[in-house]
Amino acid sequence: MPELAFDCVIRGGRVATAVDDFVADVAIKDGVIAAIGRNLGQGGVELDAKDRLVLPGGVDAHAHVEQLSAAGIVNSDTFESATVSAAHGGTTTVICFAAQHRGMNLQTVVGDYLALAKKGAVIDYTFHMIIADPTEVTLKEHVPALVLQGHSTLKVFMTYDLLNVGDEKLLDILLAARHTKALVCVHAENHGMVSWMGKRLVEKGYTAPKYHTISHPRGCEAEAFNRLIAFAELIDQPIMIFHVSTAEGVAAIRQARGRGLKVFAETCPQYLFMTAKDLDKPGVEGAKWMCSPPPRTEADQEAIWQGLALGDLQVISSDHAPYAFDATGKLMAGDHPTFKQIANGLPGIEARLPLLFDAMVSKGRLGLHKFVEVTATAPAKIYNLHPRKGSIAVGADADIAIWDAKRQVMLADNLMHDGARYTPYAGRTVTGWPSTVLRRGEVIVREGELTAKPGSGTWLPRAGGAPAAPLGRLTADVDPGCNFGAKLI
Ligand code: DUC
Ligand code: ZN
Ligand code: ZN
Repeated sequence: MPELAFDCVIRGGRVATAVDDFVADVAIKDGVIAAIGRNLGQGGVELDAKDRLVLPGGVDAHAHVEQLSAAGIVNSDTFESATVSAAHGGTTTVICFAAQHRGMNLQTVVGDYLALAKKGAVIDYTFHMIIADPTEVTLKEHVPALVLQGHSTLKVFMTYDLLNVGDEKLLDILLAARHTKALVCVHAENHGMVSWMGKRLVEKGYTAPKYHTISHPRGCEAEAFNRLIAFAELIDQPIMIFHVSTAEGVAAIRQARGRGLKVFAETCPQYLFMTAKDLDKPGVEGAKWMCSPPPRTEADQEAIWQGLALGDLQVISSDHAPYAFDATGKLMAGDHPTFKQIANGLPGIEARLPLLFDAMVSKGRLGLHKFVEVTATAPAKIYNLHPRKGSIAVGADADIAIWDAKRQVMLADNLMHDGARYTPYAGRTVTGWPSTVLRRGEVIVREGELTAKPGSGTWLPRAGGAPAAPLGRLTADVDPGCNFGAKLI
């Protein structure tokens, strides 16, 4: 038998990236794309992609997996269930969290999450390190050592009682990141406003899930964004602002970027496809739609779409944070909790790409290239996984989703594979579905059937790269040339 030219060939599909769109075969050898062309040689596995779209596997840059959360409980997923769910939705790389809580040793935390992921993940993964206890040893010893090992993003909370670090420590974290060339991702909401509103609402008896939306008043987002941007400018440290939900938030980011600051920004499907009204359900049913920041209004959705179109926002992640609708999750405080006792977060790692494909490709909003860009290429670039991840190119990992662009699917609770066992999008029909998915050349989902083994995903070490590099533009207050010679940064 003559040796086959390739391990696998995806034949005759319409290949699309963030910039290109052409019909070709894609040939894979040793997990990597070896050739793209016409009439390529035989593969050990032959996949017919005629009349199908061949797209890069999705990169979901924000998902809470098997993680101890702000509510003090673990999400209702394992690395296996979350990544199986991701794979069914066309996602082949996930960035999740190694979550330090107060009193925890960051190095131990990272080791523990790596071990969990290694056991269960079916797609490739890497971590943002949540810093909730920024002690001297954490910032001066553990962060530099871990960044060198390949954990090059830090995540910080400006709200949540258990996690928020306060202004001064936030400045310390930004400086530690600058010294180690790490990117800092931030959950930015004004803690005082959220806390004060929550207390007043509950005291006055407004306890249903729908009041969660106004307990995060819309102004708490832009206020925190502007404060964070001022801090990042003082330290000259690049930042990523997570889950933008308001028009004012988009405007704050646009203004900062207009001044040349290195501010990246993300939104999520819940801020494009849901509004606060989705939480207005009988009893505590609305808990299923409760996330922070909350979904807002249709006008905010429009502003966010515009922010994506103009490039002010670059990434759409899921912020997957599933809690089952029972005593292990949303109802941990009983069957009649106040909204303050309900864990914040929605499942979404599987529905992210189908919802966005439907809106952007099938219905035409911003189009196919922008879909690939915001769901795969841009997150891969910003988190320094590109060119290995995020596109279809010779030499890149063969992470590929073959889409049936015509297939109509009604989203339903029992269709999803994550641990929440419900989807907030149940009843919506989407057009377009990823039928077959490959991770490093191995078919992990074939026509909707899982074929991957738990633990077959791999950890992706990352340096900070160009996105995490400071501008080298010091504000006068910290520039020794202008501040009477004080060396502060
Ligand atoms: N809010 C967060 O900050 N994280 C997880 C999910 C959520 O709703
Ligand atoms: Zn958050
Ligand atoms: Zn989150």
